[in-house]
Amino acid sequence: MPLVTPFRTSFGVEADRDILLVNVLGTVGGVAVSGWGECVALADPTYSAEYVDGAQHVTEGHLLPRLTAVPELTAADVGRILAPVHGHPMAKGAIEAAVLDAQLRAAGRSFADLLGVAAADDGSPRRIPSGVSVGIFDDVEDLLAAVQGYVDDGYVRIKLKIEPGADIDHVAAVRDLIGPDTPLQVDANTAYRRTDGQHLARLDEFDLLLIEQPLPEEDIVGHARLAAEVETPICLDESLVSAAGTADAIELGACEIANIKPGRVGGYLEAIRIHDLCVQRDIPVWCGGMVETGIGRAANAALAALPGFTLPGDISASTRFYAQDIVTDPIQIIGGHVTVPTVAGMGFDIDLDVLDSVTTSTTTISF
Ligand code: OSB
Ligand code: MG
Repeated sequence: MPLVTPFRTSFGVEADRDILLVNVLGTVGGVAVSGWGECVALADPTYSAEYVDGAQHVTEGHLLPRLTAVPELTAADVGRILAPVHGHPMAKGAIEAAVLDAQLRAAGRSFADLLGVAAADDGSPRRIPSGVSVGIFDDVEDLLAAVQGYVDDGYVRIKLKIEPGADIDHVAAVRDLIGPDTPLQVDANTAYRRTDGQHLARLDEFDLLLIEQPLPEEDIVGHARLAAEVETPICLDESLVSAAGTADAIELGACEIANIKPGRVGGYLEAIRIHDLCVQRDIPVWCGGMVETGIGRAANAALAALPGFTLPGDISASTRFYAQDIVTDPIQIIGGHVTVPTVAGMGFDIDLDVLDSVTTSTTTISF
C-alpha cells in the first residue's frame, strides 16, 4: 500500500507498506467465525530482526502448524503453544490478534469491553489523545511546514524522528514553531552511541516529554547510563519485546517511560501485561505505532484507553499514512482525539473490495 508521503527514519525510508494479514476461519458452536490480525513487521530487517517475508515464512512453516491440531483454540492459548519457537513476536502477535478478533466477534464483544474500557461519564464513546510521528527532513523549512500541517490537523503531541546531524537544530526550530505548551518528543531508532550522552543532554533545554530508543536494542546498560546523564526521560521502544525484559530494563534504570507496541511484544495480551507491570512500577506508558492499517490501529486505540497510558500515543488518523485504508471506518482525528471503537472484535470491519484491490498473494492453510 503506497504511503501518502515517504516516511524517513534513522533506519531508512518507507514509501509503501507491504503488509501481512492473518485471517483465521472456523466455527464456534456450529456458527462460522472469521478474525483478522495485522503483522507489524516491515519489509526490511532494519527496525527489528523480523521482516515481512520472514514473518510469512515462519507463520506458514512453523507457527500455524503448531496450532492447527488444537481444539477450541483461544487467544490465550496462542502465546503458550508458540513459546517453544524462539523469537518472532511480530509473527506470533498477528496470529494471536486474529484469534482474539474471531473470538470476540463470536461473542459479540468489543476489545474495549474485554479491556474494561468504559464509555465516558455521559455515555459517549471514549476518546484518546492522538499524537503524530514526523519523519526526518534534510531541510528544516520542510520539517516546519510538515509539523505546522499536523498542528493544523489537531494533533496534540508531536514526535520528531532524529539522527546525528538532524537533531538539536531541528528540535530547536520545531519547539520555536509550536511554542512551549505543545508536547514534543523525539525518536532516534537506535542512531546514537553510549558516548553521545553529553550531546543528547543538549536536548534537555527543549522540555521534551522523552527521548525514545537512542541506543541499540541490546544496550540496556547503555540506556541506564544515559538516563543518569540526560535529564529528559529515556523511553525504550526496540529494546522492549516482552514483559520479563521490560521488568529487567525498569529495574536497571534503563526505561523511565515505555513505548508499548502490541505487535513488537508478541501481541495484545503481552502488551496488557507490560501495561500492568509498568503501572505497578510507576512507569508511564504510551502506545506506539508501526504504520498499521485500520486493522492494527483500531485495536491500538482501544489498548491506549487503559489507565496506565498516560501519554498520547502514535495513533494518528488513517490519512496520516494512507489515501485509502482497508477498513470501512478508518481512524479519524477529531479535536485532537480518536474514538475508541466499540464494534464486536478488535474494532474494525474490513472493506473486502479495497483489500482485494491491494492483495498481491494469498496462501490458504487448511486442516
Ligand atoms: O520507532 O516508533 C517507531 C514506524 C515504523 C517503525 C518504527 C516506528 C515508527 C513510527 C511510526 O514512529 C508511528 C506510527 O505508526 O504512527
Ligand atoms: Mg520508536
